[in-house]
Order: sequence, then structure tokens, then C-alpha cells
Amino acid sequence: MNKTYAIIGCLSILAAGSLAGCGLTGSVRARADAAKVTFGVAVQPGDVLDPGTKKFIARNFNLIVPENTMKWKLLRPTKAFWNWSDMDKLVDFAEENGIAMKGHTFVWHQQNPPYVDGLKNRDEAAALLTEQITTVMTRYRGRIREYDVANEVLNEDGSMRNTVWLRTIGPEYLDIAFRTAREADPGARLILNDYNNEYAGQAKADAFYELVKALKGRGVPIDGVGLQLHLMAKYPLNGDALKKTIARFRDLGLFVSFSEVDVRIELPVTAEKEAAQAAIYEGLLGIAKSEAGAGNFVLWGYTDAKSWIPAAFAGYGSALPFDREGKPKPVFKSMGKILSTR
Ligand code: 9MR
Repeated sequence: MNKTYAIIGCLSILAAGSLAGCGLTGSVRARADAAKVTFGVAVQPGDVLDPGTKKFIARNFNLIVPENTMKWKLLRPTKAFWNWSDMDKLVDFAEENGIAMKGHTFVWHQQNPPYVDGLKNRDEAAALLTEQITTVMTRYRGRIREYDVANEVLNEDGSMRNTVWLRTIGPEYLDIAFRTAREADPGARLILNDYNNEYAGQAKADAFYELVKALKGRGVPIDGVGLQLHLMAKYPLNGDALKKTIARFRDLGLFVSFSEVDVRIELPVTAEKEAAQAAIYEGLLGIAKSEAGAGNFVLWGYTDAKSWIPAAFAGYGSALPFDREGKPKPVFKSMGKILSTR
């Protein structure tokens, strides 16, 4: 067993409650279950195949979401070829371990194959979108609890993003996507997901709210919203504005999911920056736990070794609660404590 897995193993044993030396009793997952918090993580197929990480995930999280596996380009690289094997492995793993599964994502402007990006005609686009959603949700009916039906449909100023779906179908592509999803699996919870949409009072967050309200208003079947929360340690959490956001969606009858949480640090890491990061993680999890209508906290990965941050933001890193060796940072212990505090 290498160092990474020894440490992950320590957490796993700790998760079973038998290694007091690790400083926690009761698994983080058991605490999340008891607190009725969905404590999830984005995974890659390898995570559920490797014996060490597999055990680690099953003992610490009660939801998984494919970080990339269900995206159009990976799941269906050509029109005729469906790459089901990786998705099937994730769904099987979730089921075998009693973990909830989330699907991510159908409508997006990234990670699409050329036959999607090249769509020109409205009917063809609507037919393909409908077919994609129906095929996936029928295959996994009853096995995937919720889906990000659409992702990142707004610009920063709150206008609709110029995507292949907007250009070919028009704004009603959202109506088509959500209605199709409801029909394909009436039991699945349907989510609209975005980033920079967490603070009521900011342009994009307010436009996101108005968009969702309008969808609800015209009977489009939407059950929840995702606030991705890819945050920066240097900006303290505005808990009040976030709670306002949760409250106004709750008033619409929708749940709010913290759907892709990570908190990046501007390098080099210092104790002060880590403390600021910890305050954000702890604040968020506390809000997820205590606010009615929230209760979903999903990490966008667990280890810095596989985080998307360094490649996307030069000079930033250390965004997740486990370091590059898979060793838990002190913040993970604090998160465990928050989950077990009444
Ligand atoms: O974490 C994902 C990364 O591995 C991919 O390369 C990237 C492609 O754009 O997508 C990342 O996940 C994104 C998610 O699907 C939607 N919200 C933003 C996430 C970070 O880019």
C-alpha cells in the first residue's frame, strides 16, 4: 500500500469508527446521512475502479456525480456510438454502495462533439437534444436521482449565452430539455446549474432567479437549482446573500444544491490563506446543513492531484480538502465536525 492509500485507508478505517488516532469517530458519510445532508463528490471512472479510492469514496460520500463521463463528447463521441461502459460503471458502483447518483449534464456549450456544435437547423437540433436526454434517462431510469439538465446558460450580465442551442432552437430549448427529461424519468429531480449565481443582488444571480421563476411560471418541470460555487479563498463568503438566494428559490418550491464546490488559493499557500479557505468551506457546509431547501453539498473532486483548477487558473491551486498525496487537510476534519454537530 503506498502512502496515498495508507492515508486514505486511515480515513476509511476511521470512517468505520475504529481508528481513534485519526481524530474522528464515525464516518463522514454516516454523519452526513444522520444530518440528512447530501455530501457528494465529482468522480472519474478510475476512482470507482481502484480498490483504495473506491473504498474511500464509499465511506465518505453519499452522492457521486461524473466530472466528465456523461458529457456529450465523452458519452456519445459520434452520433452512432454510445460509450456506455464508463457511465455504467459509475451507476453500478453507486447502486452497490447505496450512494445516490447525479447526472451531469445534457445542455452545455462545452465538451460537445462536432456533430452537435455544427447543428444549424431547429428541428434537427430539437430532435437530437430530445433523443439524447430520452436515451440516457430511459437507460438509467430509477437509478440516477437527479440531473443537471442544463448548465451555464447565462452570460455574466444575465443575458442568455450564445450557444448552439440558443442559435438553432431559441430560448425555448430549456422548455424542451426539461419537459423531455421529466417524461423520460418522472422520478428524477431536474436541475438548472450555473456559476456566479449564488449572491442575491448581483446581476447574474438575479437574472438566474428570474429565468428560473419564469420557467416555473410557465409550468416547465424544474425541481432545483445548482450553485456551482467555484470560489476563491481570498474573497470571504457572503453568507447573508447566499441565504437570500436559498430563501427565494425555496419560496418558488425549489431546492438549492451547492453543486461543484472548490475553493482555490492564490499560490503560494500560506497558513493564513488556508484559514480563509477553511472558513469558506465550513461556512458553506454549515449553511447547507442548516438552511431549509439546501442540504446538498458536492465537492468538485476530492484531491488536488486531479482538480481542474491548476490547468484553468494559472497561479491558483490547493482548492480541495485532500492534498496531492490524498492526505486530508485539517478542513476535512472540520467539515466532519460540522456534519455531526446538531
Ligand atoms: O472538471 C471538469 C474538467 O475536468 C473538464 O476539463 C472541464 C471542461 O470544460 O469541465 C470541468 O467541469 C466543469 C463542469 O462540468 C461545469 N462547471 C465548471 C466545471 C469546471 O470547468
